[in-house]
Amino acid sequence: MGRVAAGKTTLMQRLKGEQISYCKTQYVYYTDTIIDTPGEYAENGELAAALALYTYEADIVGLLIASDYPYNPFPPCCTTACNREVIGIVTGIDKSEGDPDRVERWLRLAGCKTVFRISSYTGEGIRDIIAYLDDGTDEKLQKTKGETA
Ligand SMILES: Nc1nc2c(ncn2[C@@H]2O[C@H](COP(=O)(O)OP(=O)(O)OP(=O)(O)O)[C@@H](O)[C@H]2O)c(=O)[nH]1
Ligand SMILES: [Mg+2]
Repeated sequence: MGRVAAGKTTLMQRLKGEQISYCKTQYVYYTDTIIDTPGEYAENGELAAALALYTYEADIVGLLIASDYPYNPFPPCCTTACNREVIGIVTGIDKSEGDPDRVERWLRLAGCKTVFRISSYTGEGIRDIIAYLDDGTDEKLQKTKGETA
């Protein structure tokens, strides 16, 4: 989960080995192993309450912020609203104008003890996050891991 254009869908495409193509998420989208949510759910107070409920459908929750995002979108310690493991993901680290250190600090402030830095474009960091998520049940993830340096 994360705000509009945080890079959620693009990361899912990368993890699944799909072609990267912009596709605005219109509704909560379930695949076999990943749930993708529209950024509006994290931006609108009423819908944000629904996000808390969707976390119960997951084993691990990912909070995403793009490396060039201008301010912290998540309140301090907001991960306590969720009784699942919550990891942070700094996306778009290929962007020259980004500040991944600052975004990582925001994610840690939100309560994420584990933070990954990734680029869905270059593939940097993708192998690490798959190694963390992979429980052997998603063949697409394992295939991507094998192909990613
Ligand atoms: N440079 C760069 N751009 C990225 C990366 N990941 C995503 N983007 C771009 O960021 C924009 C938004 O990406 P999405 O994956 O659609 O973002 P989202 O979080 O799913 O957004 P919503 O569906 O609106 O909530 C697109 O134009 C992507 O191409 C990345 O790793 N690097
Ligand atoms: Mg999306």
